[in-house]
Amino acid sequence: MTLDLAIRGGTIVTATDIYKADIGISGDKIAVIADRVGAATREIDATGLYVMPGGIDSHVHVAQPQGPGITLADDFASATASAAAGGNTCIMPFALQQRGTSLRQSVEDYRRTAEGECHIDTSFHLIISDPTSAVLGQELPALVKDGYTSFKVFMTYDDLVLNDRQLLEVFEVARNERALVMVHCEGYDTIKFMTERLERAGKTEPYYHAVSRPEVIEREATHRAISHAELIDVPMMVVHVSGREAMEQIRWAQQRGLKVFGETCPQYITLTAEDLKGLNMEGAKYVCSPPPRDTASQAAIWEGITQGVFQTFSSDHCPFRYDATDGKLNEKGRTSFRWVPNGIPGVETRLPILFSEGVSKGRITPQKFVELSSTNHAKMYGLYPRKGSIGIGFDADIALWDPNRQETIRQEILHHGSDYTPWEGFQVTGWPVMTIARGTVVMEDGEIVGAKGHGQVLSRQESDYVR
Ligand code: DUC
Ligand code: ZN
Ligand code: ZN
Ligand code: ZN
Repeated sequence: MTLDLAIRGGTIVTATDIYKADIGISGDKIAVIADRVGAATREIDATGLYVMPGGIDSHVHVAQPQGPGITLADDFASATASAAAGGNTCIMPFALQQRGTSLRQSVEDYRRTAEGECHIDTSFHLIISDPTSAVLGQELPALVKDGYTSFKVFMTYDDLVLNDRQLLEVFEVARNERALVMVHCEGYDTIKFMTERLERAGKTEPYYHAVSRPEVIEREATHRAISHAELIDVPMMVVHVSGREAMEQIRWAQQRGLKVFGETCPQYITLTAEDLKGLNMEGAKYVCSPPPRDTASQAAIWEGITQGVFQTFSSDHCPFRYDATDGKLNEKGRTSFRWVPNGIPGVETRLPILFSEGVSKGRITPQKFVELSSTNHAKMYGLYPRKGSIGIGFDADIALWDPNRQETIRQEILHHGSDYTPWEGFQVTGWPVMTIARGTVVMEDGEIVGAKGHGQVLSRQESDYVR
């Protein structure tokens, strides 16, 4: 039998192993791994390259409504092209339930919007903003059974915040249905108080976004969510952890034997609140929540990564255009940080930043990189052992990395819908040179190849971490 694709001479990296071998692909699966595999229709020479599981980015926002007059800069075609260019083979965006609407209807709408548009596979988490008795009693349990096995809740934002009782009710459904609940841990009232106090003092520039939501607010909410999870006895993922305070709460919970997991992101190892101080409105380019902190926080995040407090490293890609009236520089946004949309683009730069800052600088091994960027995402969100590793029978989701290639991150080489990158001029060592998604080459040398529509919208199993 002739293979469809052979990848020869590379160094295969998984979360546990690193070794030289060839890979043979038949259709969309890895068929054989051996010193030398047979003839293939297409031969790829991977000499000198790492052959890694494609990145899985379990935290991205695509085509999600952002409130009046504000638009997210990526649709499914551009977000998945950008992800593929950055060495990813799967993304997990959110299907947002807007208040007053049915959760089922919201999910179906997202699914229809994504279908036929994706370059790589996509699978939705839910966002629960309106936990009515119908949502809690019928819609959510049915959706979990249909493969939407994770959902996010917010402790802040006018349109999204759940109070403590609502959080407990959602946690209880997660426990009963064996779903994984993701929590945005920042306190609503404390942020509101700080925001109004800053505005009264005329402190309205983008930098004050960071001042309005300091680490203590994130820490308090993280502790509160952990306490709720302990009370209900449900596993929980704390997303986008920004620094020492929240990290230490998660570590404390883990040391008590609680199933509390952590996610962190590139912004928290590379940016600081000082970046929000740009001239004029330039700081708006870095406004995200939680905000980036300081260099001591970056060191604390590395501590959490190397100690295993964090299971996943995601982008929290939430792209807006900067120079646009429906983006960062919307009319109200110029008057106060309160109206600058929260989020930064990063699905394409996540992996080069982690590889360079982590592997190339000697902080983590290539195996740990694979664990943080792919394997644990698959295990956490119920895609393992279909995705997340290189082994016989796995989806042929593979990224070839040149570990020595030096690049300067620049807007002009990226594929996202934003008009800027927060990492303009950032130097990295290590770069993805080819992405293969279910056996099809979708990115080669920075170019997206092939038509959109190859990516499928996937259902998922129960998380390995709720067992
Ligand atoms: N939380 C996210 O997860 N993404 C963007 C903004 C936010 O608050
Ligand atoms: Zn494509
Ligand atoms: Zn969030
Ligand atoms: Zn997010």
